[in-house]
Parts: sequence; structure tokens; C-alpha cells
Amino acid sequence: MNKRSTLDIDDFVKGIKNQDITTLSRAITLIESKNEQHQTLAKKLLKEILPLTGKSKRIGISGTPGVGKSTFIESFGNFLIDQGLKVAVLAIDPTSYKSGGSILGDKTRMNKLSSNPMSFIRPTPSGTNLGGVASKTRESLLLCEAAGFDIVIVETVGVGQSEVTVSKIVDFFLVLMQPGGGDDLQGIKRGILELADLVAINKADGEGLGMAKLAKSEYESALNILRHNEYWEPSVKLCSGLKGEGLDDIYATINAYYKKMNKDDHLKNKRNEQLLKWLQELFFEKVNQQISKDKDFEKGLEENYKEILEHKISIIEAAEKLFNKVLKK
Ligand SMILES: Nc1nc2c(ncn2[C@@H]2O[C@H](COP(=O)(O)OP(=O)(O)OP(=O)(O)O)[C@@H](O)[C@H]2O)c(=O)[nH]1
Ligand SMILES: [Mg+2]
Repeated sequence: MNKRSTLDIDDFVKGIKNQDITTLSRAITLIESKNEQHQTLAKKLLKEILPLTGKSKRIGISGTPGVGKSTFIESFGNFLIDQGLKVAVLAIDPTSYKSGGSILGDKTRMNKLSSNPMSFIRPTPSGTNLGGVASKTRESLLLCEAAGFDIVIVETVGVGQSEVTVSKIVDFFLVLMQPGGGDDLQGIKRGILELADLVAINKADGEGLGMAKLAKSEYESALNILRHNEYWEPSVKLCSGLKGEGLDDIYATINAYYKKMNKDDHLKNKRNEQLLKWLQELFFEKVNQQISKDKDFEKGLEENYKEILEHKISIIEAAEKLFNKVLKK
């Protein structure tokens, strides 16, 4: 078994180094697998390919359902390939972790891109928690980097949570907005705006152009208040994923961002901070898993719950008691 797994790993590493898409796809399946043997292999693989990572531009793209993400990525991906770049797209679909569904159907909306040998499109699997899904996405991103992709796009539907997680694994966060939506800048929209390194008002074509221009100035004012990074000022652009317009401007902005962030190691520092946060998150995830399995925790939870209901103890006292019982062992 040992010999076989060593062999497998060598094949995987060789394939990834040779930028072989089939191997990349199999490698992502391996890291997504819940099988313990696969997980051991996956850990080895990730360690082996780590020296090959770090060279891609990691771009997050988010926006509410129907804003035109798939259409935009189809256009933008092909635009990037025309510039001589290799493009990978990893798509996090919240419905997939809620319902167990898949967005493979989306590949049909990215027809030209998905059939281009310079591209790689991969939806994330269904999972039970966003942290877990994002963790796999992060590892998939590293695999894509090692396999020689210049740009790795992580797509997520902006519904309030997943985009925060994605912003922790990418360098640059592009938020797509629709015309006519600028007047209700609260809640989700506001939250997502805080993460944006660039806002693109999509569907700025045909009859929508006037509205898009209006939305642009509204988002510009909103960004003025939100400004979130001392090295980079987010701006607002117009684009049409459908017509393939405004893509060069967006690409130029992304390049300007990298130029600025690469100066004085800002990008390196950003990625290092992201690593630290991931380490913390993974650690707490482990602690969580461990405690959930703890019999004392289960029993203590029940006992304390009962006492709370009987007004014998306050909820804060109960939490402290439980903490002392389980964690101070
Ligand atoms: N006029 C115009 N319509 C667009 C544009 N981009 C997308 N659409 C239309 O908007 C609708 C939604 O586009 P999608 O690309 O599927 O949007 P999405 O954000 O991927 O949607 P979800 O996957 O459901 O979150 C489709 O009917 C598209 O044809 C655009 O640039 N201009
Ligand atoms: Mg879509």
C-alpha cells in the first residue's frame, strides 16, 4: 500500500508539473475526497506541489444571482486567453452546499471558455459548511497554480457569506453589480462593496447603458465612504459581459493593482496574513471537531441545558461550567 501511494503521488506531481489537465482534475477530486486514504495522499501531494505555487493572479468574482457572472467569466476568460494567459475558474455555488446540487450546468453558459484547452473550469463540490468548501477551494487554487495557470478566478454568488470567505483566499476581489440597483445600498450590497477592489457595473449595454452610468456614480459615492485599503482605492467601471465590452479596462485595473501591491511587498504581506488566518481557522475547526466528539461535552451540554430550563443556572454560568469541564481536562 505504501509503495503504491508513493507511486501515485509521483504520478500526480509529475502530471501537475507537466500542466496536464486530466491530472489536475484528478488531483482536485483527491483533495475533495472524504476517504481517509485519499486525504493522506492529498496532504502529501499539496506538500509536494507547494514550491510550484504562488505565481498566479488570484481573482475573486462575486455578484448577486443573475447579475451576469457566468456570462462575464465566459467573456473575460476568453479575453484573457487572447492575451496569451491560461485561465482556471473555480466556482463556489452556495446552492450546492445547501441542496447538494451542482452547477455543472453552468459549463453550458461558459461554452467557448470550457472547451478552450487554455482554460479549466471546476465547480466546487457540495459540502456541509462554507469553511470546509472554501478550504478545498483554496487547495484547488494552489493545484491550479502549480499546474501553470496564470489566472485563477474564484467565482462565488454574493448572498452575504461566501464572498467574505472567498475574499480571504484571493488577491483581488471584483464585484459585479447591475444597473438600477444603486439606490438600496444596504445589507448584502453594502457588505460586498466593502470587500471590493473593483466594482463593475455589468449589463452596461443597449437600453441599460444610461442606468448603468447612473449606478456608476452612485457606487462611486458609496465607495468614497467605504474606502478600505491604504494601498489601493477601489474604483467603478462599466462593462458588458454579453457584448464583451469594458474587459480591457477591467484587466488594466487588475494589472495596476498587482503593480502597486507588488511594490514594497504589499501582496506578499497580504497573502501571509491570509495564511495566518487560515491556520487559525483550520485550528479552530479541529478543536470544534474534537469537542463535538467528546462524551463529556455531550453529557455536560444536556445537563446544563436542563438546569437552564429549570432556571437553576444562567446561560453564561452554564457555558463557563461546560468550558471548565471539557477544555480544562
Ligand atoms: N444585457 C445584458 N444581459 C446580460 C449581460 N450579462 C448577462 N446577461 C443576462 O443576464 C442573465 C443572467 O446571466 P448569468 O450570466 O447567468 O448570471 P449569473 O450571475 O451567472 O447568475 P447565477 O449563476 O444564477 O448567479 C442572462 O439572461 C444573461 O443573458 C450583459 O452584459 N448584458
Ligand atoms: Mg452563473
